[in-house]
Amino acid sequence: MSTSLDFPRVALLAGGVGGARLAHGFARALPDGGAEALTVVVNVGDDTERHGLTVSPDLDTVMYTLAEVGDEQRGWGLQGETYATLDQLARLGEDTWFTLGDKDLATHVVRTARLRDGQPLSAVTAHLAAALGVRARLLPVTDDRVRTLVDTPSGRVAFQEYFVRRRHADAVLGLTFDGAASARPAPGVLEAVHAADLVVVAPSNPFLSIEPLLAVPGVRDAVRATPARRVAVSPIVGGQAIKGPAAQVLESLGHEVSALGVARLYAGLVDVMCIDDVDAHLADPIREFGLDVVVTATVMGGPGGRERLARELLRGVGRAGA
Ligand code: FO1
Repeated sequence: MSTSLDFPRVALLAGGVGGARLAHGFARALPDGGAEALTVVVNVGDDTERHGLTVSPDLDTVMYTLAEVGDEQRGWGLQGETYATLDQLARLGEDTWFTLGDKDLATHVVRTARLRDGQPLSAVTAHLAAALGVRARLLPVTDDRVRTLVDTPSGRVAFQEYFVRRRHADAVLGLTFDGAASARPAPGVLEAVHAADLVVVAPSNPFLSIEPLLAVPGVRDAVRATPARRVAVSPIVGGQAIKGPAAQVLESLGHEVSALGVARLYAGLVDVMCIDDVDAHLADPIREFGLDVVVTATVMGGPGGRERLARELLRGVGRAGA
């Protein structure tokens, strides 16, 4: 890695919980919480409107995790939440299947007010993240409206309808990233990918989290063209998803549910595949796709495990091609 700085610049492409945990690892591994070195580019296809408010679940999951105020058990939302507002909304006849805590609601109130005032989502996100003490740069992949729609056997539903209301139980027959084709990357996204020494595809859901991000015109090409080393971390470990419906979605869409299946998806986009120790036997088949392979413990657990994985990627990816 060559850089004018004395530390590598990292651009991390992230969805929700898996992306947030790895972002936290890099923030701990890089100087000053990643203030100069870390840009996290986040999926907005999961964004939704609830009770008149704009909710950006993946941005908030990354933001809360980086600020160390997130609910570690669930992976999303805030620590020490209360639900008085949601209870009252239910009393007033609102549908409350999407759980919004009292403190979390403040984030959505501020976001919605600022968006209505005409600020772009990237500026609102920068404000919220700074207010919570996040040092790394947090960017929505686009300031434009992109919404993931999921085709299920009972029809097309909005993402959170599929994910939360129906508990991601449906087979996923297809995905539409509504608005993506005419969306523009948010300011700084392409620059961060181009200027990075290391581009990392987080262990997020390849179809639900990473595809909608790459579907914004210019982003996939930027990852393809960057001079950076590029690594993807497999969200599938031992044939199972670390969290969420990645295994079912891969299967539904006809892909092999393994780190090899994930590597097949990312071949041509990244140089290196990072897989878990339990999948070490897949390293040689993955190399046949022309990818280098880093084998390590990828299930991050707490902050120490996240930092260890981030350090491993900073060290190991530089070496993998050597
Ligand atoms: N996930 C759930 O499983 N149930 C919820 O009620 C829920 C509410 C919620 C509220 C705010 C927020 O930022 C995230 C929330 N999530 C919830 C998580 C979120 O829907 C998913 O984790 C992501 O969209 C998938 O990456």
